[in-house]
Amino acid sequence: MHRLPILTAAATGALALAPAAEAKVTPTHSARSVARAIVASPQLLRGASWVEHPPRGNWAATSTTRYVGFPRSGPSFGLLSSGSARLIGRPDSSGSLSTDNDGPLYRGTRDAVVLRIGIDVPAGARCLSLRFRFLSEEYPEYVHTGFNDAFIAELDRTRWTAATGGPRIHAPGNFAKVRDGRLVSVNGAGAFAVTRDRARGTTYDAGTRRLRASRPITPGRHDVYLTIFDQGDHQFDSTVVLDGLTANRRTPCVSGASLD
Ligand SMILES: [Ca+2]
Ligand SMILES: [Ca+2]
Ligand SMILES: [Ca+2]
Repeated sequence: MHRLPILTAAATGALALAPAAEAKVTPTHSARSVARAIVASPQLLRGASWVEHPPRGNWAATSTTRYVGFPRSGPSFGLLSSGSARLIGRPDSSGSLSTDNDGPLYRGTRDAVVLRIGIDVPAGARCLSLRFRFLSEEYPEYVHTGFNDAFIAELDRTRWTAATGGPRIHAPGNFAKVRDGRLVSVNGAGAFAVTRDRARGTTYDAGTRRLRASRPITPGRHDVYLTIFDQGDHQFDSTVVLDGLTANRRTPCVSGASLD
């Protein structure tokens, strides 16, 4: 299926006179700035870098303006997008917001963004967790098609792969997956499905509930990998909002995504 591009990164970059409502979403290409906005405490953060990002566009941002229940901790939260992260607060006047960031084919996907956050887990901590909400423009037209944009969270290794034509995604280390093994994606189901009301106040056509991804962890140095991508083509973008990355003593610490 061929879907025509609606906007290019160059076009969205030209929205310099955006309304004030968008002004507090700050686009950045600094991995450290995004990581700082996501961690619950600065002591946890050891470093950050991009494993992958498209050659152009506003694929990452931080925000001090409240959207969809974020920030969850501190004054700001982070955004990663397969389109333009700065457009989250734009009026939802389009059902097909699409930004081609010219991302090359990467593990079967397009416009992929993979952020590595290096953390130093304190002694006694045994549970890693992260708050997030996945938002997508693919709803409702492209649910249960090959355009299965997704969010993936991994620890210490990133090894997900996806089928170029979709909708298959292989992510064995993903701790943001639902307990039945399904991913948080356009094709998600049940309590983890994207619905229109869960994206209210944003430009996106649907979102998940507010979720928390968790998994057991050991003290010392680790790397958290956070991924978002377009599947099938560059169009109809998806964005994940992220906050509250922490390592604590919470028990039980069950791997996977749960309602936050
Ligand atoms: Ca895109
Ligand atoms: Ca929309
Ligand atoms: Ca897409």
